[in-house]
Amino acid sequence: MSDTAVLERLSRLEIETPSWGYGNSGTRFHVYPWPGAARTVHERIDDAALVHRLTGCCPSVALHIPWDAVDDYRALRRYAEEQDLRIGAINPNLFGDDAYRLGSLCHPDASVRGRALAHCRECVEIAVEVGSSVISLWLADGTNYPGQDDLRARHARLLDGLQELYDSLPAGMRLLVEYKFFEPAFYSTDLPDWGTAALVCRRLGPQAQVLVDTGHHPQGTNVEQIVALLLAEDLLGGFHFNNRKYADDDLIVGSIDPFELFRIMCEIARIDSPERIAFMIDQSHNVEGKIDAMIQSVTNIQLAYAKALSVDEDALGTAQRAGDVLAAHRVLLEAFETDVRPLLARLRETRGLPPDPVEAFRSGGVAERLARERGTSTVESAYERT
Ligand code: RM4
Ligand code: MN
Ligand code: MN
Repeated sequence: MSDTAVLERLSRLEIETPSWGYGNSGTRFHVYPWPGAARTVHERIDDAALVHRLTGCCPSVALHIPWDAVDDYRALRRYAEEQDLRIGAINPNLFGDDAYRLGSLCHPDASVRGRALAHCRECVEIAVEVGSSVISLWLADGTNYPGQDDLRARHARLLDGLQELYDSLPAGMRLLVEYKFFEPAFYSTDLPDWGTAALVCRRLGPQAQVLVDTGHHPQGTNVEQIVALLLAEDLLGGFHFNNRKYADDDLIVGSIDPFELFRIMCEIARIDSPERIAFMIDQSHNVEGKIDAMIQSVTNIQLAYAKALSVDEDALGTAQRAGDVLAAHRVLLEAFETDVRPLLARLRETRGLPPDPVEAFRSGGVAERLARERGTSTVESAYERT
């Protein structure tokens, strides 16, 4: 692909940042408050808008309900729009309530399942009010001990609940079904892998698609192959980008394994209309500043995408057809090792953006101003994620 074509494709890449990535967060051991971290949904929107101003490619912010619940969602939408930001995916929260000890949509008790479903329906209404077309659903449902519950009965309840939710979706709204292999449940998880999520989405219909959170697989999983297969089956709805070393670590995208990120973006580079995929970040910044970590993640995705777009597809195809294993592999490496930073700087320059948005944030005095204005807040329990 020529530089101009790469720049054109890059300029179309939009990345959604998560409101919850701007607040204080931590582990079950401790939450360290960060000076100036966002304390309210309005401040989280302000920070997402700032990230968009500095990067030019993050025009929407995902919300988590009830963490971001307000009385007037139309007013919240206006608040975001005044800062050139859209409200993106609405994430129902089916784990932060005492009632969900044994699950939500898969809970053995019908009244708890009803409560979970009612919350999902409320999220559909919120999505309509804020002008969003995506419900992004992750269930913490599962069991901790063999024998605790009937695995097939749980699966049946899952299908029933999701069907009811699916039936309540207005036309044009998508349900993205996210899987994760374990945690908080340690023995069985009701939506543990992409295959289960894909089966469920197939049953539901075309408005349901799989969401791949890059941190939600066991060690060694070939994530790019999952992406390739879901793309082939038209079942890839979106991503939650982050990086991991051991479990669901929610680290800065591309910080541990930039080559894996590149390989994933290679699959994306090969499709004609990536716009139909929701590129979202799902991170939690426990020991670092929130805003610069988010920008670093955004620029790492751009970097990996630029490299992926630079792959010499003709040379790759020729080597693959000739069965020249090493030549094919070297074509990919060549692109991965290309320094695309000047290209990205050019892209930003033409759009009036800082060449290095992380540096612009860190030297711009905004972090210091936010720390002065917001102070070091006591930590909100909603962000004490495990
Ligand atoms: C989960 C999952 C969800 C996220 C929650 C907070 O592990 O990644 O997407 O919303 O964490
Ligand atoms: Mn996620
Ligand atoms: Mn996660």
